[in-house]
Amino acid sequence: MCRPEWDKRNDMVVHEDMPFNAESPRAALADQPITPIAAFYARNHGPIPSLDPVTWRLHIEGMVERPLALSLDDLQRDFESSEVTATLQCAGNRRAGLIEVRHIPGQPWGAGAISTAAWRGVRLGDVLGAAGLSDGAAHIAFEGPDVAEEARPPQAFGASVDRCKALAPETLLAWEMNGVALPRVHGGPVRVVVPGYIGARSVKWVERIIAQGEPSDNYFQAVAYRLHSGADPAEALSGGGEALGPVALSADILHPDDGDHLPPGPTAISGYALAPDGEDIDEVTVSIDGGRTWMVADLGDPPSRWSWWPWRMVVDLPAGETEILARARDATGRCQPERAREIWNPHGYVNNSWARVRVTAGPR
Ligand SMILES: Nc1nc2c(c(=O)[nH]1)N[C@H]1C(S)=C(S)[C@@H](COP(=O)(O)O)O[C@H]1N2
Ligand SMILES: [Mo]
Repeated sequence: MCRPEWDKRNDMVVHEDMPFNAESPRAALADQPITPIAAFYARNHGPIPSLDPVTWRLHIEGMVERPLALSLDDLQRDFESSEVTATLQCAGNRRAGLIEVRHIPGQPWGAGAISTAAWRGVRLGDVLGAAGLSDGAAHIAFEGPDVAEEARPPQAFGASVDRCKALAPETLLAWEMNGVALPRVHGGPVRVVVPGYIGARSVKWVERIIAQGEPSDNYFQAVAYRLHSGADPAEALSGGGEALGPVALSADILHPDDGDHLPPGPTAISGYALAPDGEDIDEVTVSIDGGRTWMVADLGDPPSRWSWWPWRMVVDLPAGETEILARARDATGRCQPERAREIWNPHGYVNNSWARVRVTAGPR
């Protein structure tokens, strides 16, 4: 099916048309550090607004000395522009693997709710500086205009990050993606980009930024996008748990794809690894014998500190069915959990268990 309205590839896996939710096929993400916009996943909790970049205003409010209302022109003229290449990963990426363990309501995202782009805009910290951030403003909240019916009660999408991340130089108010004006589906005219954090904190179509003493009470900060150690779905709907911030250490195989048929023999395998909040990846290891033996993959340079790290290696694929496993370790010594069942949680977030792709080698 063609998606001309959002300029996406025909082979995107569309979970929902309204609101528009689509993930990238593995092949579209493989072997390129920057994801073309046509292949970049889209995650929306409400209808995609159509904002006029000329009349759009960004309000900076709350615990600031000088509340501001800025136009796109103001942002582009009065602040130094800055570009950061960053990977966005939805906290629901690979939820399908958690659903296999036990049912979870919500979209069954596979491996493709992750993509990388070059974002250009201004540093959020510079704009907060111009407004005169008060000492007590420990959290910076963001609000978009898109009303999510799934929220209780229905409300516009919002989120917050703590002061430290808001003021960090990588955190942007972006109006450009891969060198072109930020497309509407990705938050144009202006979105927040919080590199190294779950995608939900990068609020699209941002209209209000509020400096405050506490985290946002928006549904998507206070109830959803929280990690629960307990498995009780009722508890998960009433808040509790811990708000997700930095992405978890993860790795996946992007080539070959799950279910591929390949000739036996030497086979190139490639994928990515991603560490929390700009941490370095130390090593990626791959197994084709169920985890008995592991081979060290060739780790490439990430396009930036805030991006996924590409890795590749050649394995000798035996005839028949093989499960390829991959896992990463980061520079702080973190490792990934082996199985999805160890980390099942009622909202279905952060499936960072070892990557698993099943392929068949030999004649069909
Ligand atoms: N205003 C608004 N911002 C939003 C969302 C949303 O629904 N509304 N979805 C969030 C989530 S959950 C993710 S993962 C990212 C996805 O960004 P993308 O659609 O550009 O890939 O946007 C975030 N920002
Ligand atoms: Mo997300």
